[in-house]
Amino acid sequence: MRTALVYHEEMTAARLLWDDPECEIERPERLTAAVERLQQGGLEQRCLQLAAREASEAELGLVHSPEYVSLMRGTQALSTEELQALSGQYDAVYFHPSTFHCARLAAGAALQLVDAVLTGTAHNGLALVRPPGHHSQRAAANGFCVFNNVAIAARYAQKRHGVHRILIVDWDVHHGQGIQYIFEDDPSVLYFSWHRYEHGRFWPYLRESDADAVGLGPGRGFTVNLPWNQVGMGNADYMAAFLHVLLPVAFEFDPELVLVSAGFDSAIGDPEGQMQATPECFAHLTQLLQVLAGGRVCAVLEGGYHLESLSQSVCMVVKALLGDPAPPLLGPMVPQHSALESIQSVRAAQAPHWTSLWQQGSTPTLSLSTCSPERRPSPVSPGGPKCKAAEAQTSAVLSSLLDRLHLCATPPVRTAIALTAPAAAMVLPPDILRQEESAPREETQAWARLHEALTQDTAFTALGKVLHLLNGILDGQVSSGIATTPAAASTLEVVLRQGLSHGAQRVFCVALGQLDRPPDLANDGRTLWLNIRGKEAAALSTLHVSVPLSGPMASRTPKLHSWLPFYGDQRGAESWSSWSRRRAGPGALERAAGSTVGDAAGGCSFWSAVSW
Ligand code: Q9C
Ligand code: ZN
Repeated sequence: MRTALVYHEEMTAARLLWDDPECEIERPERLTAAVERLQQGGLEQRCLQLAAREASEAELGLVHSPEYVSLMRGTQALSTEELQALSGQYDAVYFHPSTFHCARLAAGAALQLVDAVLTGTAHNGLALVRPPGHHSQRAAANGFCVFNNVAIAARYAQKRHGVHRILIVDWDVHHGQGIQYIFEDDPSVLYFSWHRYEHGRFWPYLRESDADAVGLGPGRGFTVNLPWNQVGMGNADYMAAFLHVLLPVAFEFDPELVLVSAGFDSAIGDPEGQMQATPECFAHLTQLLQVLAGGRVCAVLEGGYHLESLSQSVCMVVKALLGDPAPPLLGPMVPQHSALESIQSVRAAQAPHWTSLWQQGSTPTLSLSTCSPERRPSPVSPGGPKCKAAEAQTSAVLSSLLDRLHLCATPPVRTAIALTAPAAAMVLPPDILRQEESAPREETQAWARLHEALTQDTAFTALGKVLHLLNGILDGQVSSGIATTPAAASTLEVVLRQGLSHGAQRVFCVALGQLDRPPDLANDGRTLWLNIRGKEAAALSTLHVSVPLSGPMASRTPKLHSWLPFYGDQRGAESWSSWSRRRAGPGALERAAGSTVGDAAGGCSFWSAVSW
């Protein structure tokens, strides 16, 4: 199984022949820079290299009208003046005599990649193409895009390979409205896009790019739009978007193939996106997608106009596709307020369509992204006292709503707590489920007999509550829980045994501090033990990863953000990666959590992944 890299040098032929500041960023060097960087990094050599073929006109017809295809065919024979005149018929498009050939190669490259992955020639892959595709529509070029490469590939995978459900992840910084229009009423293709939106003030200025556009008719819920209302979104925002929006929905959709509209204008340095995510982030995004569809991930280049940022990001994606561990993400892994607003509004809009987003105590129903700053009440305003009173009232409602959003720093997780000391509950957020019930006394006693420590009073009470909590989790009544006990090691061992004998296929155990793997726990590969502890920790086997803490942090209770450097521990990361590669197949949840931990994402992401 390999990673396919589909490319053809002839796709560098098309270029802008006249002055147009809007279009000049889409230039041939985008491809040459990316390919050169792949060669320098020794990555091209590690891939199965495929020369792109042209898509046939019948294949283009899977998405585009025959008239539009003919019109595009005709551009090959036009003069520069005629090309410029035709370009003017569309929004942000230029044509060159070689455009038709390049655009057919771009679509053909996507088809070849799909063929390679769906026939098993390759495990996953990347097509490096131009012109890009995701803005292109049935009968219109748009935003540098001529044919909709990814949309054609999706239809082709369905027709040619009998694939039923396809997920399209569009991480380009622009809204791929072309893909949205093509599949908006089709429940067999789930389209996810995040995009710079700024309350509708960023190109392509469409109302239907907002979070409340969820699809039409039978396709309702199969369009997922995450509008960014501020520039400067970074690694934490992108990871939060994947963990709190895309992945819950995608797991539930259970795609057979993942296509990525892989634009890198969403990366730091890009003049169009003005975002802050670093190239490493794209390795993590790629890795997270590999838990879906048995790892059948086909990425196809869209935008990306900062040559250095583009090339580095492309390398990160290829490395992740090849299975290399992802480098650590730097910076505090805390999403911005505006990002959380966007995430909340898309979760609210999609909640009716996806059970994984239902969760009680959930999101406010008002979509904030459609509420432009001007329409929010301003402190100084014209108008009489009546108007002022109404405004004050609106302001109060809005600010209480915003307060709620603020309190709820991450989207809610249905969590239960089992505490023996009531005072401890005081420090917890108010919307957590307090669990007072215990498992039946006989059941608790049976387990307590295994350990001296568990017969002690408080430990026994805690064990009863923990067993009840665990039953709730295994039945799916709650998604996560917190318990306190004076006998952590013994309780943990009981929980592990109970979990393994009642419903869990595999258990991922993260132990903080001096907790040893229970000696007589069966070493049958069903338990993965991650121990984060003092610097003496060293023991490392495939199913036991120890992460030593070093420096001043070793003596303190680690805070989530301080863990970041330790996730980068190469031995742990590599051990995990090889483990998760060998264990491909079902167990996507464990792998989602694991790939994030083992491969260096932020603490908050890690916890979110684990708590699903
Ligand atoms: N300053 C792709 O990334 N110009 N197309 C927007 C806003 C058009 C982008 C102007 C951008 C098209 C594939
Ligand atoms: Zn773009």
